[in-house]
Amino acid sequence: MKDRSYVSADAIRSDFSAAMSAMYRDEVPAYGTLMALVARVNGETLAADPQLLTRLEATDSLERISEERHGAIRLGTAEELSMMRRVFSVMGMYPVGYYDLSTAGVPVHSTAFRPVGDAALKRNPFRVFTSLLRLDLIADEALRNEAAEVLAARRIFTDRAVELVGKAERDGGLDAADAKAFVGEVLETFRWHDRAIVSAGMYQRLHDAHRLIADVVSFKGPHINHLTPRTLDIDKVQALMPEEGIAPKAVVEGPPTRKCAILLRQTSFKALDEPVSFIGEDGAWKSGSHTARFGEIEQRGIALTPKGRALYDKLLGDTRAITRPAADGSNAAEYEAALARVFEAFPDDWNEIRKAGLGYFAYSLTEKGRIAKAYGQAAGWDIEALIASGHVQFDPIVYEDFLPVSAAGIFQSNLGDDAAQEFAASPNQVMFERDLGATVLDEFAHYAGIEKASMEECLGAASMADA
Ligand code: OOG
Ligand code: NI
Repeated sequence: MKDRSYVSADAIRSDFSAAMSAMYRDEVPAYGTLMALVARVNGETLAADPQLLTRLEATDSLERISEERHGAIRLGTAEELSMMRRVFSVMGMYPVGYYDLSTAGVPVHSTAFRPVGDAALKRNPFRVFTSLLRLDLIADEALRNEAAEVLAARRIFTDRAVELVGKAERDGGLDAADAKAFVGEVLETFRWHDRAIVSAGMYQRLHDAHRLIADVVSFKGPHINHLTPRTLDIDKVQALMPEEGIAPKAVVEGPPTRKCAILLRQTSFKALDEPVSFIGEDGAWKSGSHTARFGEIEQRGIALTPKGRALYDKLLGDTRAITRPAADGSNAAEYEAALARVFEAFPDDWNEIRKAGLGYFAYSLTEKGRIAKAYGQAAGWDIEALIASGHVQFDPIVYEDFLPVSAAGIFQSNLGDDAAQEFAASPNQVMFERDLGATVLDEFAHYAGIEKASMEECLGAASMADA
């Protein structure tokens, strides 16, 4: 009785991502232009590839193809992070993965809050890449203390949002009216504020320490800094962006174009210079500008095993030892060529990828397998034999997470290309999880679990028929 009146977490997440999309298109018109371009290219890609259309019809909801897959925010304190975890939990989004960005010159560490499980991802896959500023990596102690003081004084959630989170936790859900209020209240946290909470002088000092520190500390809240729809042809959208008057980053991050897509490819348009005002000494506002917000697109492929990931990381490293993509795009073609050449060492055939143990697959019975099951045949075989005999088929499991080197590339191109700095590598997952107030889900264990369950279902079905 009680349960029936609650709105599902999946429905709240869907409403929330739609509200975010509308707000962001309104705040950043270039993002609306990108969305329109993505929808057009997705339409053209589907029209030109009937097979892709059939495949997607079976697994996805076509009218949602061009919708947002993720966004990103940057938080300032442990309290903000742990409260954000509780907010996302109401929407069925849980912390998956730990990303140390310090190695890449960005003083944050991060997780992705995302739906977990097939049904939830299908209903709405919206994720938020969430970073926590690491003031411990800032050398200047006086500035560090000043920044900490500013952050400690701000309140990024409305009272009503906090109240509704408490209510959802106590009651195990929210009814329709509360869910609607929740979405509206939580949206406030992600909104852009063009009035800084610091003076121009302090902004400059923060900015000199690292542009990201200025972005996190200077404002009332963690404005959503980008949203990311899914594209079916990332190379085409990248190439068409300039025609639409938007400037893409120099290169697409991640693996090269391949027949069998692996992991995640992503690119963005460069963050815009936006007018903001700072608190003046005399109480008057002083105008200036800030660069933070951009738009991104993504295309996903198969989730790789630790072995596959190690090979991916090695090949990416090898490529970058040959050419590093320059921020101005001057060697983009050269980088792409090197990337494609080096990645020839990564098998580009699903069965080869599977046999080499490089990727995760979901196994299922074929029509023949289902008939055999009904007649009690094919029992006691192993999975390879069942594949060879055509009883079992396999499909790649899609990678639903992020890549630290790519994320750093996205950060970098949007912070300004002079923002890279040397920090000693200092992953600190223990500190991050303490601040979060929870452990993060290990993404490899998660994909391995999906694969194992699917295999057992096939084998179990086969042996059940034996009994
Ligand atoms: C987040 C960058 C990471 C991605 O897609 O890898 C990210 C940020 O700039 O705050 O969103
Ligand atoms: Ni992103």
